[in-house]
Amino acid sequence: MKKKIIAIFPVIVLVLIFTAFFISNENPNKEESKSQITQVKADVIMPTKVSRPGCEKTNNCYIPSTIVIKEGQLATWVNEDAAFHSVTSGFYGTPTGLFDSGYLDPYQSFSFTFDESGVYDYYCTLHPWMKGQVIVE
Ligand SMILES: [Cu+2]
Repeated sequence: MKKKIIAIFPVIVLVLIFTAFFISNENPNKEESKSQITQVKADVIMPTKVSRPGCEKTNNCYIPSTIVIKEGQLATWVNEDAAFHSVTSGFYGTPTGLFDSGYLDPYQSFSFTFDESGVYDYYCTLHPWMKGQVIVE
């Protein structure tokens, strides 16, 4: 009987150590990803599943697809999709060169300050159906 208890004891200790290790490892990761999500205040988001055509039918590839801001104001986009996207000034095939985020990773953001009033069209270089507009007053 004593031998059995001695044999089981190290197993129980090992299980406890592993459990404590996984619990302590999990929590900081969760907090980190949470803070990444809430860190940036987005004016426009790229929602999930817009890497497939269809969002253009309801004008929801960028949400909202049109924003109105004041001269000198900063606009911030956040990619909330699991796929890469870009925020590129102009139209697909004819970029204006004013701004280009490059490929944005999931939850990466891009900001641009609009110094002059006007209507600025933009699109995603990877998904031609994704279009948006910034109106600067
Ligand atoms: Cu895209």
